[in-house]
Amino acid sequence: MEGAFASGEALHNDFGIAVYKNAHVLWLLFCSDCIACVCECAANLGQIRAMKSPLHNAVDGATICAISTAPGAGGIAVVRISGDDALALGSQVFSKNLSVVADREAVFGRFRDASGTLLDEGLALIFRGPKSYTGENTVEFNIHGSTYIQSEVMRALIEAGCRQAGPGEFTQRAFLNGRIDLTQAEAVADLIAAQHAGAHRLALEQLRGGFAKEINALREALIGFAGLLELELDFAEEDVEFADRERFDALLADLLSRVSLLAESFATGNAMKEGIPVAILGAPNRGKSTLLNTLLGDDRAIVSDIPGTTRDTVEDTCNIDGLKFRFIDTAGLRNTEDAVEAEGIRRALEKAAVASTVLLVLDASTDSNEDVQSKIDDLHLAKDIHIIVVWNKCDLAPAPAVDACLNTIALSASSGEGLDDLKQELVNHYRIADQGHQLVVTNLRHFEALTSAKSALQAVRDGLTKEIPSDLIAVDVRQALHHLSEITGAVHADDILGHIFSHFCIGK
Ligand SMILES: Nc1nc2c(ncn2[C@@H]2O[C@H](COP(=O)(O)OP(=O)(O)OP(=O)(O)O)[C@@H](O)[C@H]2O)c(=O)[nH]1
Ligand SMILES: [Mg+2]
Repeated sequence: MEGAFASGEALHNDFGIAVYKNAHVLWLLFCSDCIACVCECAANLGQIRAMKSPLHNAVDGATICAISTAPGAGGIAVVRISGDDALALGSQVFSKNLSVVADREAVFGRFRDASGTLLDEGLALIFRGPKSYTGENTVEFNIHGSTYIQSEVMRALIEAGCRQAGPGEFTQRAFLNGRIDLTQAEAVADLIAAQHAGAHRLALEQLRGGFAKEINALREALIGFAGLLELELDFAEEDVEFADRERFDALLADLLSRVSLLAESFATGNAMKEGIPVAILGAPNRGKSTLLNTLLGDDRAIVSDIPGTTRDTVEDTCNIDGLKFRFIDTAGLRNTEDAVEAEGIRRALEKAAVASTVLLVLDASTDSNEDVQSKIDDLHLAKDIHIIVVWNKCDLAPAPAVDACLNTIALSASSGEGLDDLKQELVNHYRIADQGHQLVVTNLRHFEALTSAKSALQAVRDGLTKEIPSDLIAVDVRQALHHLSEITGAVHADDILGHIFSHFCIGK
């Protein structure tokens, strides 16, 4: 092995590590062409290896069953069975021996309970593990969708020895059997819950694994780094040193910027999933509540010509062109002695501060175009908030010309004229962000783990700059690795799994 490295120079790898004199270390670095081998070689990396292995041990031996279609009566219902004995137990209620049915084949037959009472007739579809959703033997019965038949078939299966599945237990098994990672399992729940095109697209992308791929790439890079750091620790007594810490710093800077980008995308991702918050602000009587009602197509807020009608915030969501928006009507902004109205104004500004878009509503028939910018400045909004100046009541007077740098729409909230322009402006703004094709984080758990990983990476970087001992840096590296691994479920706590899957429906 030693002969493979004639000189110290030959040992400089991508990470700029230099090694002198020690034959044992030479052997390790021969392996270091491949980061995975470095990890295998480093004695302390058992923990990291554990993070990489899928978990096969947490599924109990039970064969589970559940109605997978929505509760209530329907044309058909699907009863799903999963587990080692799925084919045998399924055969006990079906007129055909499912063990001899070809994989992925549907067969017609009759359903009977243990006493031989005919329950229904329908189809059985077979998926043998590991090529099934759960990774286990699976049977899907298509039965008639009466609630009576559904419960009778379930009763017969439980009498035959199946256990009623808990919420999300099929998907949990898919995860525990290594068929999908945790982000994909969460995407399944998001996909089922998606009620508009934006949420649907984000869930589908996550289900296809793009996000997990990026997290795994980050982990791999960090594992490479950790491996080399562990090597330095293992051979602290010997003549080993990192020749080029700048390379590590560059790697860390890259990891940090990728993790930060993902964490920052949560604001957009969460807004797209839950509804993009759009706050409607302006002085009293400008037509804010009328605009809310017209946007929603619903008489949601009280409208009157008495200034200060709206006190509390009023909000609701609606879909525009496949994007979900949450419009928030607020109290009219003015100086007031009235404590209740003042509280309403405080709430209005609070909503504006966390909104993605603010519509500043002005009255084309009464407001001047001269101090529009100062009205915006008075709101003290964050720089990245998207602001649209809405000149309302254009049925009474044309919108005055304003500074071309401002985003301006002229409309009449009461007649609806010009409303499509406002909708188009909103959709264009978010559609462009939406079509960036970068990865977008939509899940709070992922965001929190990314934020923790970011802090740990920053601590590693600071540690390198301050030249603190490698063993202390290694602690932060492991911490960062732990948080990234939590996202895909490569490491997980049972209570987190319990929390995630308890939000699924039974049968999925
Ligand atoms: N002509 C005309 N009147 C409008 C229009 N929009 C609103 N109004 C009228 O303006 C008055 C005030 O409307 P609101 O929607 O209650 O105004 P607001 O901004 O919510 O007022 P506050 O809740 O008091 O802050 C009502 O009489 C509305 O009918 C519009 O586009 N054209
Ligand atoms: Mg109002």
